[in-house]
Amino acid sequence: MTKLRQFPNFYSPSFLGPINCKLPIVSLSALAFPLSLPVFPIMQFFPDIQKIQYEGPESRNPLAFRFYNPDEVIEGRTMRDHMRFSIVYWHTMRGGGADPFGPATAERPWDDGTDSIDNALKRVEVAFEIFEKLQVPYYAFHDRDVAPEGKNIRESHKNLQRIAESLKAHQKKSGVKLLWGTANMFSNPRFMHGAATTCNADVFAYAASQVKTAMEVTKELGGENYVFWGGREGYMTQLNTDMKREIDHLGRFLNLAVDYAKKIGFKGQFLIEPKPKEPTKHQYDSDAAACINFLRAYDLVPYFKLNLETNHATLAGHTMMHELDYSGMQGMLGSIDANTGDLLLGWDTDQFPTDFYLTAQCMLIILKYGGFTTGGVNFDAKVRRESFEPIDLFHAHIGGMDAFARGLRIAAEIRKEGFFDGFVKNRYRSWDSGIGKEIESGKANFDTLDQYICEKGEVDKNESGRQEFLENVFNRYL
Ligand code: XUL
Ligand code: CO
Repeated sequence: MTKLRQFPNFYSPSFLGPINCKLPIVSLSALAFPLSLPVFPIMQFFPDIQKIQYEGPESRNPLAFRFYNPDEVIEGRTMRDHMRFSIVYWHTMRGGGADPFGPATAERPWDDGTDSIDNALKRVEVAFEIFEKLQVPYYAFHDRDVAPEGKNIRESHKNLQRIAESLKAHQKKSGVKLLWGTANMFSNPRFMHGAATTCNADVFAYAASQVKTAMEVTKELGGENYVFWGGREGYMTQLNTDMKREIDHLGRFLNLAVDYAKKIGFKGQFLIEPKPKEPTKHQYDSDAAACINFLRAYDLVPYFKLNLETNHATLAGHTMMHELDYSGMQGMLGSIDANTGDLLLGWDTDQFPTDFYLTAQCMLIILKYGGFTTGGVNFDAKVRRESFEPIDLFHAHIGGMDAFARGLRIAAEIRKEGFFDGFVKNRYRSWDSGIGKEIESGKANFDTLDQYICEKGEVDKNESGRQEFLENVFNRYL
């Protein structure tokens, strides 16, 4: 099942009407809008929803933030700058809730369900109203979810450039910025064997052309990053696969992308997004360690960081905190796709994060490495199939933003008190002097170590790791 192209093809006017799904009305601001711009007149698609405001933890208003207070300063930085929240176009604007057992359910009255340019332009209007009303400063897209695929590749490039003009006009007007762009090289059947790792060299060329245009558009829109998620870069059976050749080709592809970025002066950060299995059995970019190993082997480390996604970490058999820390310690923590899986469902459910324990731990590690620079908290998350009304998009994002804002507050409190840092420092104190220091500084060798421990006869007594005690302390902050 693809994430894209799942918009209801059974769209019917009978969806128009229920509360929160009203037909768009023209707002007063339309009068101020120059008629010549290549966008629809300004409409309000959510006339009943005002800009979401911070009302504090006691608020019972479901359309208010209880923890996300954009201008509040924490650890010397506003919450807005810490979080750098971002909405993804593919789920929020294109996800309809289709699953392997049934079609899309989402009611999206503004969308006529076609792949026309006009419909794509209308979605841009709606998207920016959502971004602005949620006070989200960034968004992210795949080429094929903002613009329709054309009859041929040149027409597809043109379609993307055409929609990008409208995106640019809306960015300028709203101040919303592009966190990252990317190319969808996994939905179309031509990518059935992969894109860069395909057995069909023409497909590699097609993918290169697609990334070239997507990167140009990302640059034009001031995108702060460019992401590679290798949707079908992996394999299902070794019986038909030359793994060495495929991984070499992936290395070649990303090096060509780096060359092209240099050529056109694209200064955004390149990010690679680890994910194991789904869709292929063996994804080459399965987790942070595999990605970093790959990047190092193909001389790509200086140009790439990682975009880590919670549900992908879970599928890889890791916690998100592990993936963040592993990348951070190598200077490769770039950005996050914020979502969560479901303990009882073993696939990429892409749910909105609501668990403070999880968000607090994520923020603790993000702050440990100095916070985001070009990255941000990107909600690669979708509403449930049963949450089919447009207003559910607001509840979902408000919940995710508040969960991360609360996580930031908890993490800052933990850091202020410094208890865990102190505990960990003390736990490793044997490395700060004596034999530990000699090992770390490179003075010790097997002869000196042998002499040291033989003279001593036995190791110093081990101390408890105190896991349960530490977990209790952590819970005090929640
Ligand atoms: C797939 C996924 C992608 C990437 C961008 O699971 O997370 O949407 O974030 O291609
Ligand atoms: Co993602």
